[in-house]
Amino acid sequence: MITRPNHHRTTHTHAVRDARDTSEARPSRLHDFAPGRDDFRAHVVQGLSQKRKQLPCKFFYDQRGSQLFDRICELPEYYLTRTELSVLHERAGEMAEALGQRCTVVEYGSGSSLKTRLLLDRLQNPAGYVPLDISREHLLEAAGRLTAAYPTLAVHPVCADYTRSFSVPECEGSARTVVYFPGSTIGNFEPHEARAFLRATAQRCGPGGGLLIGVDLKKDPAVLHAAYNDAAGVTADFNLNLLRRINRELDGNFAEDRFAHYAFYNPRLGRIEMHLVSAAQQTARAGGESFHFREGETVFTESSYKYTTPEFESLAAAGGWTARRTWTDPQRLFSVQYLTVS
Ligand code: AVI
Repeated sequence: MITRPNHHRTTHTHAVRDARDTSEARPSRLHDFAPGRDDFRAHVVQGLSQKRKQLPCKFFYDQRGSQLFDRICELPEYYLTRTELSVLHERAGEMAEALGQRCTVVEYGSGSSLKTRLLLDRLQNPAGYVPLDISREHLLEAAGRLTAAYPTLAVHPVCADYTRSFSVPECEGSARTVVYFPGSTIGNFEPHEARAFLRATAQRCGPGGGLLIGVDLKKDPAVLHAAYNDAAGVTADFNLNLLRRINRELDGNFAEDRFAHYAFYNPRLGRIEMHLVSAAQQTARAGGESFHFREGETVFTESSYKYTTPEFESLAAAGGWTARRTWTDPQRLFSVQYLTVS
């Protein structure tokens, strides 16, 4: 899963400077490891050529997909975001204490960095904040806003896919590196990928390093089912947007109305599965290739694993981490866990 680095570009970012033009904040530099369009084509062609068709969920997040995901986070059925936020509101002080003085916080998939502010407000004398995201525009805007809001904080944005190889810029006077990985995105990894990812993260943080991670918990399957089958159909739109992206970026001709969103909880595997089901026998083109679909055949687009706290602790142990603290909401829907490198 961890591959060779892409060409590393370091640029002074006008977007960052423009976004803070009324502030005294220091210039930020973008560390750019973003993958190119060929990567998308290769994954689509490979994924749709398999017997069990699948597409990696990381490709949901083009501009439209990111907007749809922001809407998902506001849905009444999607308890994850607001519950994690409530845990942060209540416990950010304790989390900051666990992370300790002079830490460098590296946030994977930082997006708009909204949750981070709750943490940054409480951190004791942080050495730096490294937001890391695959969407360059989102990243630069957020870094600009943070630099303006926290003028004394060293903010070093990194544009990268965190499942690949990249390097983290050094922050002066840093006592330890702590990766912040909220949102239960770890649930979107297959367990073997999660172990490899945790191992690579432990290596990147080094001895003394920490991981503050949001993990969605196992619960009533009806609650889980509703979260991925919202009444307003936003999750369906989010899933189908992958076909729109393929059409736009890979000169595809998928008929969106001939595929349906299908999501269900698989209790044996402890995961939500999201699929796109072909409503008819059909052939579609993308990236210069043709793909045949039987009626009822599915494209597996996402797994979202749910864990009990002990299950996650043993997964983390296999990835080189020791569980230190767990914070949850009163209904035990969602957890934020702090782990240190074993
Ligand atoms: C980003 N990730 C944690 C979301 C999840 O719940 O697995 C993605 C998502 N898929 C459908 N709704 C939200």
